[in-house]
Amino acid sequence: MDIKAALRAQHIETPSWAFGNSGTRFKVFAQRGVPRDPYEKLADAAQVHAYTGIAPTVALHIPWDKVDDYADLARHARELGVGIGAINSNVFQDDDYMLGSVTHPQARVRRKATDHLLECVDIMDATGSDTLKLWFSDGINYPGQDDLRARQDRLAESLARVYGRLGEGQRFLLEYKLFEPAFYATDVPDWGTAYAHCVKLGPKAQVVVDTGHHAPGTNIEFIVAFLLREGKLGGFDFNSRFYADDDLMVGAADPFQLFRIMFEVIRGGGLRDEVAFMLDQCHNIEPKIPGQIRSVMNVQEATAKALLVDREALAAAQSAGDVLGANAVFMDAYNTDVRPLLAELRQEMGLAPDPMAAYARSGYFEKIAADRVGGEQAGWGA
Ligand code: LRH
Ligand code: MN
Repeated sequence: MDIKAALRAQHIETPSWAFGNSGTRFKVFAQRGVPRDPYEKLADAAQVHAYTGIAPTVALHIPWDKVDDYADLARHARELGVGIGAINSNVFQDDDYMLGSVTHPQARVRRKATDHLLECVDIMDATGSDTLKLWFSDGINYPGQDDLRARQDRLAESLARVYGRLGEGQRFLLEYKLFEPAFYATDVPDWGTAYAHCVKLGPKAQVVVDTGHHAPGTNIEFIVAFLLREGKLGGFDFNSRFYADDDLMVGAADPFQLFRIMFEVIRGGGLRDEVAFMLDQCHNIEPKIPGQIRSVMNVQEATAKALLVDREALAAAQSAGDVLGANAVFMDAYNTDVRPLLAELRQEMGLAPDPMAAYARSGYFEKIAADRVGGEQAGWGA
């Protein structure tokens, strides 16, 4: 395996919303220089690609990134040297969706929700994106509040309507989440539910694994291995957490877990374009562009370490039942300092060896902090 070739071909997708203000229900802290519109978000995302060389696409979130001319936004992205990645729908911020969106008891509300999802497919057509990412906050807070099975019927019907609209080369990724904002039952709570719906729908429907959406103690790399084996792993929403859906920088809370996940990706043949490696994070208190650069580097480091696993030695130890031997092969790779290798690779790619230092030296932040005065800073609009 030509490790450098694999690393050079790596493709991490940044989320437009990571460049806007974000926070918790307690406080959303505003930061200087935050973008006021999707054009400025793309400019910031292009900085991440400029210094890492492996973040060439940006995911959009609708309506947070609503513009009059999506083709023009895609042109702007190209001028900046990036492309439009996954289109994220949003049926979780409208008063009509209090009791659900695609699973709501009333057909009128379900129609409104699926109409938005179809509008997102139109935006895929206009921007050249081939991926629609679907996350539903749908769920209930109290036992008896609604019929769990009927909600699954409604979900299946709504997903089928969207599936039917997908064009050639287009797909949707169904995201699951254990809880929040629903606190008793979520309609797509786990990988099994997402997988079952996607299998029923067909090859254009796959599962996205958000690393912050599992019960504590969940073996996420097992889910990754399983979905890859089934050809149903569509991608990742990378972030990390100590407790719940904290949306912290990927690899920050548990770099060993990220390494184990990337090992299963490589072992399962998933280090290829069909699997979308997206970041889904919120930089509530840290500077946003450096936060994204650090996150891309964390995925790159975990990938480099996972590529260094001596697969032959591992297979030999595994088949010999050499428990400690096999674990040692695995840990040797994890304990390898790959930073010199990555610094060398960046220089071979014509980049500065240390992206964080290079970005800090660029003066880009000082420029946007001075230029972006007035107007409304972007955020979740929640
Ligand atoms: C839900 C989620 C989903 C996005 C949102 C920004 O928690 O992970 O992927 O739409 O965050
Ligand atoms: Mn997510």
